[in-house]
Amino acid sequence: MIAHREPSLREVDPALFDLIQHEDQRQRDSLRLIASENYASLAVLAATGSSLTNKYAEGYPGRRYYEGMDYIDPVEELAIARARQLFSAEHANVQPYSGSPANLAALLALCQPGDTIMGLSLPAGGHLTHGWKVSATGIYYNAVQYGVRRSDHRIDMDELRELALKHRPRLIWCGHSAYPRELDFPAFAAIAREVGAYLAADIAHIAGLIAGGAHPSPVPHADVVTTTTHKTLRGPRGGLILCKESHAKAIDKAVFPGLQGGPHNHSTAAKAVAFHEALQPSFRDYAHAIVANARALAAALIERDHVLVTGGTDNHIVLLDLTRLGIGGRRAAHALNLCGIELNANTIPFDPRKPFDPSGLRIGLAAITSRGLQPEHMPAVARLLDDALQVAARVGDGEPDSAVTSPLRGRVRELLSPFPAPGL
Ligand code: DSN
Repeated sequence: MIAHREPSLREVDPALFDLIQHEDQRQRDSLRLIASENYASLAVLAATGSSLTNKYAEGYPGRRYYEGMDYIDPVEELAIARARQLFSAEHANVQPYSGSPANLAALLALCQPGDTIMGLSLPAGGHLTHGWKVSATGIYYNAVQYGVRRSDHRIDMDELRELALKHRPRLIWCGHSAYPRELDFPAFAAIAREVGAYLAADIAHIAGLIAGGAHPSPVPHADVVTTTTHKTLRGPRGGLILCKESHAKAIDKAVFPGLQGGPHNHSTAAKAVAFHEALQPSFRDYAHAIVANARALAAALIERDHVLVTGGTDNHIVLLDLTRLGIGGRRAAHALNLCGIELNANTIPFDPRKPFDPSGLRIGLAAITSRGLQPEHMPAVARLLDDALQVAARVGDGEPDSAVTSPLRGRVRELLSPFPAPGL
């Protein structure tokens, strides 16, 4: 009998294989500063690319609509147990496909269509799914948005309380995708309690910091906590919901059958691996190193006369205000990318420019901290950012010449070369 050898991806689809190889190299060579991204470990990637992708498993462990759950149930049980341990949560649902479905599931579980909900507005650093008007959460719910103070760009808890007393929301979101400061979860909970609202915390950006003890946890204070698993938490693309036992049934029902079909078991497995990694003592060091790096970069940028939203950071995000440089965020982000520095344009509070071309750049430290860069390297990162921004300012609406961008790309590669990219 001739043994059958199954062809590899390279043999089956060389064009696609080639694209992935190029992306791997791009991720090795770029200074990756997108605040929602990271490098998943080889172990997480291995689980993601496993046979578990072949299996349907609608339902929950022990209550499925399909046969063949011998190993799928223990995988999901392991992910649930580890998520609960990691965040000291009463209940965990590990099936959400990502953060947006997790947030919609929380609303489906706790609210009726048309109910009033409150969230931090997108231009102030909130997320689309906290009731922004084009999101399903702003279409199917009566969303009231709170903001930040003009004076210091910090969340205005007085405004939030006044709005909550006036609108009597059913649910209040706390959480953000571009806010560089610590969230005062007990204060949010006190307002929610005062007006009889549920408190939902979206910790997508800061989940890794919370898991590693570098940011306070909302779990004791919030009814429901949602997150993605791939940002500071460094897992696979996916979502997670934690909640009090009293909401467990409603949350599970909202995820399936309310919103989703079969869970992505390969992602569930990879989440379990990521939670295991985050339970190790080294992850605490990692979480604290992210914040130390963000603070060091903020200080180095301020030393170079840059303006930062709120004047600094408590988490993994540094929000750079480009107003004084006279460059739009999109042009700046594009020019920086050509220089090997990957980040995204972002609105700043009270942004005079349009959201598609806002006045800010969002910088995140999770990915380069995963590579092992430390606070002592942040002055070099600030210098690179500064030099690349000068390139952007010089070319204005034009395209920077490769004679100018290539040396910067070389400097980025040189800075990163002692720090291998995990997973690649
Ligand atoms: N798109 C993510 C981010 O970049 O923050 C949030 O969903």
